[in-house]
Amino acid sequence: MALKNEYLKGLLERVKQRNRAEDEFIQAVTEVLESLEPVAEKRPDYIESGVFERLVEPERVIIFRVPWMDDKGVTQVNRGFRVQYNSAIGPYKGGCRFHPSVYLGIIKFLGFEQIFKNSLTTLPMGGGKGGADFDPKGKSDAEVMRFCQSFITELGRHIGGNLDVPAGDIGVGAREIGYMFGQYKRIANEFVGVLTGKGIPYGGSLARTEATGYGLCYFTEEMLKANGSSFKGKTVVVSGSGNVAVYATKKATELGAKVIALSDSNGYIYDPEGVDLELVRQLKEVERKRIKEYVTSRPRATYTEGCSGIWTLKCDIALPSATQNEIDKASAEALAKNGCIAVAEGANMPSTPEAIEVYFKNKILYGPAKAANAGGVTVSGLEMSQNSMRYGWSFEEVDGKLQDIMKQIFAACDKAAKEYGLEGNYMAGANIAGFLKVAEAMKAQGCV
Ligand code: NDP
Ligand code: 2IT
Repeated sequence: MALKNEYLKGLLERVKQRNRAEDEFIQAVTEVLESLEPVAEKRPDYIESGVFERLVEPERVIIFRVPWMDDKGVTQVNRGFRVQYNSAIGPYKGGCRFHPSVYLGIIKFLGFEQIFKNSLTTLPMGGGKGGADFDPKGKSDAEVMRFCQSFITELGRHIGGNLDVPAGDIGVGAREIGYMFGQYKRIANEFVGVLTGKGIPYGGSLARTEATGYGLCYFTEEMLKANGSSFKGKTVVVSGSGNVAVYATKKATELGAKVIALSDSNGYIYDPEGVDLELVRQLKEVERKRIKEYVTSRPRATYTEGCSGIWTLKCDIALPSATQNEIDKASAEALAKNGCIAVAEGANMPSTPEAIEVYFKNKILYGPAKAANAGGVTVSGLEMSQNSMRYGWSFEEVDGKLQDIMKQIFAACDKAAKEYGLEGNYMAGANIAGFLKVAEAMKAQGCV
């Protein structure tokens, strides 16, 4: 869908010129501007007040050296990033990703998406994202600790409980957050909720670990319900086997579905009778092993090298929960051919634009990442609230609030889509609903 609005066309051109070779970032901006075209037509005041022009440019980008010493005493150097994208509706908020593929274009796309996602949560959080091209795989705990300490020693001067609150993402879980929190506290000399995803004994929120995967299923259940269906009795494929994938598998199973496949960056397992989640958790969360090891304990399951084959498995619902652009046109066509009725995104931007076209063409229900995976940052927001109150809610209280918010997010996407004559297009609905709140805040605050 090419842009027709002259102003937005020109703006996208300027974004491409200014951010050359940042493919993922340009992909994310293109999708959002295309969705916002009807809003720009209806609300010329947003163009006149420079809302779009300002929205695509991060408020601040920080790039820094992260030197650390490995176990052999050799100095290693990585590159760290924090993109403080938009603070119109609250302090910058978003995770940090440690993965060798990280470069500025990835962090910018994630930070840009986070603006709309955080707006959809109904909580007061602006958009940001960070990370480093560090690969935690194969590193000892001591190496990961030294890396995290070095990373936060520099990043620490740019964040704060009312300024910018990082959290986890790929390669950053409870262990890394713990090391970063400890070092931050030591340097800042104060105990504040400067990071979320903290351990329960030191200010973490119950249900944060589960939040993204659970939230994904709550959103998906709402989307299915609105279209006369549910998880009950459905066959589900989940990609990845990290934090999001594991808890999406757990909740989908609780809601009556059977999850038959999981993956990592090397390959996927297929277990026709339904994956044994406790085994997966033992392998991935405790032993930090590859998903391939699953078949050693479960001979009924098979392992296949390579990631994309997972989308050729016959399923009713696909929950991509690994990484960006993991479903391309061919994979989307394979899902459609096998009768898949819904794709909901646990990962950020896992579907290419061509894959999304295939979903729409085949009337596959499509739950876009910024709505479907907003449960993680939602509970991060609730962790911030609990830290501010110096109080902690029970698991059931947090989970209840998460369910309510995921329902509200679906309702907001559905309503915005209908208002703009795009019923059933939850991608447009999410972009429009997420945008409107931020746009109003930006306009009200003047040219800043
Ligand atoms: P984890 O690090 O816990 O797990 C990531 C999983 O995805 C692993 O199984 C990993 O395999 C796989 N993966 C990572 N990169 C690739 C790749 N390039 N190709 C194939 N597989 C890959 O991360 P999370 O579960 O936290 O994050 C997964 C996705 O969910 C990401 O897109 C993230 O941005 C998104 N997300 C996460 C949230 C959170 O709260 N954690 C919130 C919202 C979205 P391997 O072990 O081989 O690397
Ligand atoms: O992409 C995401 O929303 C996250 N990685 C979670 C961000 C957060 O601040 O909890």
